[in-house]
Amino acid sequence: MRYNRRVSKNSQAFDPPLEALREGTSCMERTTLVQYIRHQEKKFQGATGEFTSLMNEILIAAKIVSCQVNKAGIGEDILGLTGRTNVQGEEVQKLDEYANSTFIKLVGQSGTVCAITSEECKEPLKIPCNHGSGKYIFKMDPLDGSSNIDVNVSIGTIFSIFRKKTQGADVTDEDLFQRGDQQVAAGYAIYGSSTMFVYADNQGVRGFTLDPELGEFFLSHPGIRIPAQGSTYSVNEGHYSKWEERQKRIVNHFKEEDDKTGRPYGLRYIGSLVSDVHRTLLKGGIFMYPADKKNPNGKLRLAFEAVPLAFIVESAGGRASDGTRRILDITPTEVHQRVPLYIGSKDDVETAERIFAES
Ligand code: AHM
Ligand code: MG
Repeated sequence: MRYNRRVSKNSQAFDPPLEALREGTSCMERTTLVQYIRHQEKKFQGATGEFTSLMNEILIAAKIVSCQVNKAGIGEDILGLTGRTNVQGEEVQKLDEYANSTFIKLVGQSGTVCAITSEECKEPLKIPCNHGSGKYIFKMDPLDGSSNIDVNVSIGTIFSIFRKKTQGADVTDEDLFQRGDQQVAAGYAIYGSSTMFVYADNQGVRGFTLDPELGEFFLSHPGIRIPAQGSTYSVNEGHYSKWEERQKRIVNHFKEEDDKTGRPYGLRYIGSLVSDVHRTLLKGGIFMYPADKKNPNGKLRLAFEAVPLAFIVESAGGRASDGTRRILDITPTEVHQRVPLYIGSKDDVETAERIFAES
């Protein structure tokens, strides 16, 4: 398009229209995730900037993975299986491996972490001091829901950050196996119809959406609060025959008619945890992955899935439980420990816990 500008001797004529700058949609008025984190850092006296640097690397890795996920199916041969299985015995997708190595490379070289644990790595990766290790521990599920990649369902990266507890260079079990309530921050990037970054710290939960043209995450969901009660339940009901009686009673409860509590609830189940929890966080309701005959401790991983998502949902006013205990009160004993998960609106999760307790 040709731009028809009249040259004027009056330099004012070339100033950007001030009104346009005041519009809320202008990128100059929107808060980026990096600005938000820097702003938080300034509130802490003596902050070194190490946490901000770590978050910067996480964001860059999320953008790189987002680009690859968006391009999956075209160009490079990135879809499909690697032919390997991970420590859980699950088949590793090429994109799983790509996301895992991207986050490990960027976060591991940032000089801000002393250890990384990942759903895709058997053992914790301890960063040696002479490679510039930092005071944080980074835990991740690099690509949750990856079995859905080939059908274009939203998938995501889930992470949590802890501070090293012990003094000295060695990373000990005390550092690696901290209770979930010791988390400094947690979040997820969801690669969906848009890429979003949901981030929780001691100031609450905020959602940032990636502007693909500017390559920047902008605040789109300030102060996320989960409704106290929802109208949907989310569970893989195909496993019904393998459930204990009390789990069947929980699901039957949400399906019963009751005008007072708005039941029956609708059923929503994507089969990609990050997407199911994202919907639950924004709209309310309950997501469950219970124990069953095949998986006596459930399927989901405590450190890589349950703990970060519990921190996010509870920071937004919700609740997360294994049926009897708050997820954030559990002290882990193994890197790849599994746990049953009930997460979502406070009232709905408490209802599930109440039915669970009535044996
Ligand atoms: P993963 O993709 O990191 O291995 O995670 C496991 C996935 C979750 O995203 C999802 O909630 C669950 O497995 C679905 O399991 P199922 O197919 O049994 O419903
Ligand atoms: Mg997962």
